[in-house]
Amino acid sequence: MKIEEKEQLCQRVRRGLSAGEFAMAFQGIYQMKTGALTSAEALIRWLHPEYGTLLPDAFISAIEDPRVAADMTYFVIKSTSRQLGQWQREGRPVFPIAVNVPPSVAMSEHFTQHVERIARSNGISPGLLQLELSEAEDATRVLASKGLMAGLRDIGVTIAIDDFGTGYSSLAMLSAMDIDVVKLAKELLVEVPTCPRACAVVSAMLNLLQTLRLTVVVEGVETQSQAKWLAQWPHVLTQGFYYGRPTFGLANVPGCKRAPVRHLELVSA
Ligand code: G
Ligand code: MN
Repeated sequence: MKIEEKEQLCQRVRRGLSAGEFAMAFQGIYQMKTGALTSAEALIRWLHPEYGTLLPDAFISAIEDPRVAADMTYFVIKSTSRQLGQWQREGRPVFPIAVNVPPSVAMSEHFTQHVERIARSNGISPGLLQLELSEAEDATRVLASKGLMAGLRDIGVTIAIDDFGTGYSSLAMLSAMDIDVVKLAKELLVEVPTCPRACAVVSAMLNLLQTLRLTVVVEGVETQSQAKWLAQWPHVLTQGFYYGRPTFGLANVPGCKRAPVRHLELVSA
């Protein structure tokens, strides 16, 4: 993309964010063993007036611009907190929701205070928010290993590493990381369970993560045969089209009406 085109996209995205053209979809995350909902991931969509609903692939390149990254991240945190707050006021069972945050924004000044203020002003505990940092970004490594998230964790926010296995995947980093959740990249699951080599990779990773007592979310579960194969690891959490597609409105997330299971306690359960 040419520089002028990129600049135009950035401006258009920022205009769209303030004009209410963006909205959050939610995808459930489920306990393997029982199928109960534990949490969800918030996923941004652009309800474009000309092109219809756009997935992040269509506009994510704009996030390299620090102003777009900040505007979009705060939109996501505000919109998710608002919907959780409303859900809670309606007396429904609340569950934590993960939001995708670029490491550059998570590292920025006053980020922790902003997150806390947004959560509290919507009447929710910051502990209902989980930050997903992409492993595909170099800065995540610094962020997760150097205690830079301590302030966030002090207010109860949990930290997940997203897309694990496709980015820098430093196994040495895993032992040093100060995080709560590892989300296995959906690419790892594509050929499971038909390809023995793909199964060997995923098995080894799940066994390792289980030994480290990290909560694991397996992403991209699309078929019943994948779900059956994964049942060998009853403590994992699962996310994917097989369990539910991203959907607008918390009420449309499958399983949201029953009492959710507290996911961070599963490993030691
Ligand atoms: O990188 P991250 O894990 O945040 O990506 C989430 C994206 O994956 C969302 O855009 C979501 O729509 C998509 N997604 C969710 N479940 C599945 C699935 O089962 N298969 C595939 N191919 N994509 C999925
Ligand atoms: Mn994610």
